[in-house]
Amino acid sequence: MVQLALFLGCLIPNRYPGIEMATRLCLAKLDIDCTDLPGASCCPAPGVFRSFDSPTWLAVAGRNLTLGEEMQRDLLTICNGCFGSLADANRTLKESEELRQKTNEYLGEIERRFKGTIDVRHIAEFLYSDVGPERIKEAVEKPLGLNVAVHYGCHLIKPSRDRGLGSFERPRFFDELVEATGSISLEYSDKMECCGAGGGMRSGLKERSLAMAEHKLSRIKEAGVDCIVNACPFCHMQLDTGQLEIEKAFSKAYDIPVLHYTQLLGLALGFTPEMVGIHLNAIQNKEFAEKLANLIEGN
Ligand code: 9S8
Ligand code: 9S8
Ligand code: COM
Repeated sequence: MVQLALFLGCLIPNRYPGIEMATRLCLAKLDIDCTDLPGASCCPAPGVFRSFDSPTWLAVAGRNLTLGEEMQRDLLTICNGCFGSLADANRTLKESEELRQKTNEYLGEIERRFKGTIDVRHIAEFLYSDVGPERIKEAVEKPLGLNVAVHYGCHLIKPSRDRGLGSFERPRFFDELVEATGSISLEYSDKMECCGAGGGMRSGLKERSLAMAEHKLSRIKEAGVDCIVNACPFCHMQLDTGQLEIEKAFSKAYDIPVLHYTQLLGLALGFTPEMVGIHLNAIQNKEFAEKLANLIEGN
């Protein structure tokens, strides 16, 4: 089994520490060899840095990659943005001698050098390809039986020719991971649509960004799910905290619980809602909390 170092990114430690708790519990329970990554910085966020200044993006991402290289461990990301940024920078620096040289000039100033010896993984594709839905099913202690709206988000699967994760219009691997927890992934309209947060939208064009999230939530509501499951803390924040903002801006209340996949998996592996940080999410839906409580009591 590959050796990994956990790349936390900015949002999870600062805004959703519950996702970090859930991730650590799941990795330990599944016996995955994953250490911390001391010294890591922002990946940096692809929609922001790469769009504005590519050399800076490559230098900062390159530095993070060298931390993994020193430890001889692949980086494990739990955020689509971190995955997109670091995987794309890693590939670019491996492929282009010119960009590698230029980036290594910058990195030389802090006595670092990109070598191109590691890979970057996202927890969803890692769990799917290296652990596999079957082994996850075997590890499940509490089959959840939840009706779930799966939200892939953009950077996990696009650009599809580089990701190599199959169809970007009708992908299945994330749905299969959700189903491995004993839940049901319900289809809904516009499933592959962006949550509206990425690419600086949430910071720069808040109202339009929320309108996109609202559209997505309205489609999810139609499907009648228990919760939304995502693989990205930025999508998580947009769909969770965003519901409170949407209520203020458009007077529409959704009250749909939002879970990162590691929180869903953590519940299925037998951890309590509190241990996986469900209580740290913005949306606290009573009915859902009761459902989870019943599940734990084994009903
Ligand atoms: S780091 Fe800084 S802003 Fe963030 S969470 Fe995910 S993308 Fe990478
Ligand atoms: S979707 Fe479109 S750009 Fe992104 S991955 Fe996470 S945030 Fe939500
Ligand atoms: C989205 C990251 S996950 S970014 O805003 O596009 O950089």
